[in-house]
Amino acid sequence: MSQEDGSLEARLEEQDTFEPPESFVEQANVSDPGIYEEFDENWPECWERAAEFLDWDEDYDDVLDESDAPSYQWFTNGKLNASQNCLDRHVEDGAKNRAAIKWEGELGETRTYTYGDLLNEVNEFAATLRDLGVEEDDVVTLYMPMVPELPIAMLACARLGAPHSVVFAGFSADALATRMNDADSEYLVTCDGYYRRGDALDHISKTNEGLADVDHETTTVVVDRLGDDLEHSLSETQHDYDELIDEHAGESVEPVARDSEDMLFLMYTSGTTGKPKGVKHTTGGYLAYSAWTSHSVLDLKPEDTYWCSADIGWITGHSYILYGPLALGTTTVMYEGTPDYPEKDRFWDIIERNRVDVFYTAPTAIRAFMKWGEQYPEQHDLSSLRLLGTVGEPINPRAWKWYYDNIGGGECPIVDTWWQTETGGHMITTLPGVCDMKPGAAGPGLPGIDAQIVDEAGEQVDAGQAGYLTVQKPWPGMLRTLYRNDERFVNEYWTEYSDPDNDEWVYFPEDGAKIDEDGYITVLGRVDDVINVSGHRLGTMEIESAVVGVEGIAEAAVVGGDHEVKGEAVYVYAIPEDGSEPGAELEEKAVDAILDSIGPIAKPEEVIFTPELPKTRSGKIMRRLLEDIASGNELGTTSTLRNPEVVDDIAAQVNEG
Ligand code: 6R9
Repeated sequence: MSQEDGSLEARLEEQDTFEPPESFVEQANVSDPGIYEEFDENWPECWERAAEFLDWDEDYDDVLDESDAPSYQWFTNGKLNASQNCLDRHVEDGAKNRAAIKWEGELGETRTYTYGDLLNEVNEFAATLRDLGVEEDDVVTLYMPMVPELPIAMLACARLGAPHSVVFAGFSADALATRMNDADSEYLVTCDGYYRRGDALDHISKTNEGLADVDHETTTVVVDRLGDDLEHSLSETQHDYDELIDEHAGESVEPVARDSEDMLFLMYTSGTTGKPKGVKHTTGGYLAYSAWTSHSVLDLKPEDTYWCSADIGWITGHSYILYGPLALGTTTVMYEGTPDYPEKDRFWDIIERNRVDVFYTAPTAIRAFMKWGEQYPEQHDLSSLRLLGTVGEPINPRAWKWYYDNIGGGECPIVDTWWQTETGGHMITTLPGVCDMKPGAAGPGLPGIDAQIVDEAGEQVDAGQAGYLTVQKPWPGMLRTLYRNDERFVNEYWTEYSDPDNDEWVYFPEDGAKIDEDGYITVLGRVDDVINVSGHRLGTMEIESAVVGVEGIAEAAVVGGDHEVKGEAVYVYAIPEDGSEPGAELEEKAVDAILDSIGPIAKPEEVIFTPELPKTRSGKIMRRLLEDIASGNELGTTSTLRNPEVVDDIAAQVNEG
């Protein structure tokens, strides 16, 4: 390390506010600080700014209809098609030969789809789906890894007005079946397999296992990713993607004009109870919001090459690999694999070769890069970068500064973006061309986003105090309901701080947070039973119900404990049934049950057997205590427990392990 670098590092360590570089501000899409006031004074009409990013087949009447709150409607009676907005209009505007998707396969293959290519293949696949029987409003499930056919299938669905429901490829067969059953989804697009660290993974067997538990007839299309690396046969209701595309070569499908409020997609996510929630996003509001935030927060321009390293199986990939960037006509990079294959410099190699302008990733990845060391980014020319972003979990100042220094070279602003599956797009973050940055704090609410930190009674807390994050006004990208469960939608998000009698509705995202004198919000983490493992949102109740289903286990509690790289990790505390032996065999059964019901992302760090769980006098499991044990924290008072003696036993076991 040169002396200069050393002093930069020392300076960074001390510094807690960073100004965006002048060179960035000069070219930023949004650089006028007046934008906050402008949105406030002109609310809700300010949101026309978002709608202007789209082509509307028919103009909308009102920006917002609040008459049925909290079922808000945005851009009422407007008509548009998302695939037309992401493809056709750019091709018509002369961007036919601009790269839309640059795909990087794990084995080193690359594929580039221009806007023209992508439009053709989306048309051909839309024609295919139509001929297989897909009609407007049919939910099509996409159980696919990071292959180009996934965004193609999403846009083909959007073209037909058939909502997609993408199920993360790492989820188990059970998780697939649950989601297909919940949505009555009769169509599935899947893949034979994919590569992980050079090995071919079988995905079709898992698919078939899931399909066996789907309680209605299904039609499946299978993408061949592995070629001869996996021999498998298709049943009568399963079709080969390439064959169908060949049969439909050159065909096109007129994009269906959808109502603004028509569903664009469903995305299942974890909540407090064991059952995943089907978050419904709409065509007008969601697309306008993802385009607007891609413009204002990610600063994307049509000539940019942009890379978001998330998986499309999560909301981040939906909004910020696909819909937002393509709505703006940007080139979006998509990577199939892991950051350390074949070497730990894979990401920096992708950035260098593609001359990536804007890079968006998760704190868990940054913590892994830090651990591996700066020699990996140092091997590459990262000077094409202009802006960096993070998403998914809080970023600690040390990781922020490492990212700023080693990846951004001290010259790229960082946007730390807080948002959720439910919010559709960014909510709390700095505007990179306007705001100073404070490592560790996401920033203020975006223009038009009324984020407030309140106490239990719903009163705003003072600067520096911790409280609950709330959003006090609706926004276009918001979820509209939980699929076929309006009641749960109101219960989950709109009860704690709302006042229905006075028609006052406050959105509660279930996160804790604090705010400073400048209005910068630091998000502290979930206050419900959801944990965040490597930026993946997991419901502890879902994991618990898998464990208690194991023969030989009587009761279980699942909590998140601090983890250096993953942020949080899964800890399982389990009580064996009388006569059942706690040990390696029972542990394996518990782990297998979790893998079967959710997938490898929920694999526990440790399974701790105990004859009892710490309980309050009223019989509630003291989860906080179990979290502290898992995290190695100082344990608070145990005097409110019915059985304080179990705590030391459990703690001793965890410390041994
Ligand atoms: C986009 C996404 C949402 C939960 C959210 C919060 C956590 C996301 C964050 C963050 C602190 C950030 N979260 N971004 N916490 N700072 N910048 O991640 O959606 O998978 O639904 O998770 O993630 O706890 O409530 P989702």
